[in-house]
Amino acid sequence: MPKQVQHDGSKRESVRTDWTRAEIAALFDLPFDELMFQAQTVHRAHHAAGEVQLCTLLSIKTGGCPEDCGYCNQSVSADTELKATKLMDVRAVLQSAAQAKDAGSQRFCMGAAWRNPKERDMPAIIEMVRGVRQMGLETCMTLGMLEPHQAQQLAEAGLDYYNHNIDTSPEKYGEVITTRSFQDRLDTLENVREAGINVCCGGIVGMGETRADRVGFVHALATLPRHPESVPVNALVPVKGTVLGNMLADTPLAKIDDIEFVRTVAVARITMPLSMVRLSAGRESMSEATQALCFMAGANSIFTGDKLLTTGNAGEDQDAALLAKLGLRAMTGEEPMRKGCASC
Ligand code: SAM
Ligand code: DTB
Ligand code: SF4
Repeated sequence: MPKQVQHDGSKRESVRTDWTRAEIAALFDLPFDELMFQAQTVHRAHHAAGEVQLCTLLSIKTGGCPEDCGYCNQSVSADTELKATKLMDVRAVLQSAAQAKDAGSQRFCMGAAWRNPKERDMPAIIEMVRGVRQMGLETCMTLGMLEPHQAQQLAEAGLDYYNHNIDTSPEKYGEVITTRSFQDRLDTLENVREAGINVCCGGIVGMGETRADRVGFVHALATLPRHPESVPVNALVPVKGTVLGNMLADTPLAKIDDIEFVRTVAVARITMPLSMVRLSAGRESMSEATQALCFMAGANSIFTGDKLLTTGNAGEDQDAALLAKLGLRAMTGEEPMRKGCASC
């Protein structure tokens, strides 16, 4: 089975970015077996069947964030015990990256709880990108909003991916975050694209949003001028002391239905056929059966290791056991979607 050929200009031209909300809603409405069949068919046309990409996360600067994202325990608005830290030392970051590589990870994602990086932080950030890349790992960073010149600096350092999520539908967004707008997110994504860095952009399911919001969320991603190369689909990790964590504790029925989560993954797969769809936060509280359905629905990437940024994750041993049980293989070698390709 050929691998995804994202640097094939002709294939990219055949990818639709003109999806309507009605079409996306109709996909969500399909009988589950039909939806899964379509998602698996699209998946196999563009990706190697049975391969899952392993990514590792590291929080390089934790807590004390001035943004008010209602799901996040790193916000100063959250009433949590999380201890804020300074930016990590470059050497310690490189040590963590080396461990991730030894554990079989392909991509190392570094996250900072910032509204945006300050100029004084850039030299250390650049050293981290260079060092991690030298180890043969793909690099990803998520540092908040970026100005065009900062995106350019990161591109010059060799950053492969930048993660910046739209999080939810444009309509729901203002209920979750008030300190920056949906348009601010799109502006940073454009700056990242302009600099030639691959885009990692997705969001969270299970924040009390409606089906129409999930339609709007996928629609916003699938109608970007170019689809994100990676689409993380997070299930809300409800952390006590955050607005949404508290809400879920008070109304447990608000928890997203597993089948609806799988549907969201499948619709993302069908509408963004070339993208890597990442089953992201929230796996720890998902059954193996739900995760298996997500893989069948076209998810082909996970965060591995026992920690996400600040919350728990399944752990490498558990992941290896699950992949073995399902007969899935960890992706090895270079993912073909790298920047610097003349035709894309
Ligand atoms: N500060 C940066 C930013 O917001 O872009 C980067 C880090 S932020 C933690 C990255 C993403 O993680 C968020 O956009 C959100 O989608 C996801 N996330 C954060 N907290 C989460 C939670 N409790 N449950 C699920 N996803 C979460
Ligand atoms: C993404 O969409 N999910 C990751 C990554 N991008 C940076 C982060 C998940 C964070 C979950 C909560 C935590 O561990 O702090
Ligand atoms: Fe800050 Fe990012 Fe958390 Fe929002 S999601 S509060 S921007 S760390």
